[in-house]
Amino acid sequence: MPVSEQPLVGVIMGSKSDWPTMQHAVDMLTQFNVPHEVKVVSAHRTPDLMFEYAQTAEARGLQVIIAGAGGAAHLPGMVAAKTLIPVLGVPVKSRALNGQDSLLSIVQMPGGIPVGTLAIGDAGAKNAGILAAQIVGNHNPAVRDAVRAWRQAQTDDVLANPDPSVA
Ligand code: RP5
Repeated sequence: MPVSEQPLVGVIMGSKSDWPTMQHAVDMLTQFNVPHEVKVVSAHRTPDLMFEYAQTAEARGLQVIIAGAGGAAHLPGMVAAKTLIPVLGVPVKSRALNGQDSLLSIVQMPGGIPVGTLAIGDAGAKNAGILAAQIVGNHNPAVRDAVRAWRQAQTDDVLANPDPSVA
């Protein structure tokens, strides 16, 4: 992403240890040329920063926030509670419970404060990046076209390689 561009998507995560998962979201945003920012923001270790991030997101021009966390994964829900920007939650695979804890604590929001919850782990992060690009693409034809082209290439690749025994 050109650093001078105003970020449209914020990618936040509870810990540096979430990065190997969350980089898949960032890879997709980069693929689609969506201006974005990346930051560690912890619901438990930096609660004041979390509220500040959520409360300033709209004024700073963000259109989507992707929030990844593991274990007692309160970050996506708490951020969603403090902003009207759509929040996509990525349950990071935890060491103790393989991400089941992360998934349930992100997906089971009370009615009234939605978080769009993705799958556990790498696939969820990847899909969060794609979904964020699709949302941005509603009002950004270049991003919409980039997603369209990528999807077509994905389809073409499957159709061109139907025999799984051939490397
Ligand atoms: C959560 O605790 C983070 O999102 C991370 O997935 C988990 C463990 O964090 P570390 O102890 O590895 O920093 O807040």
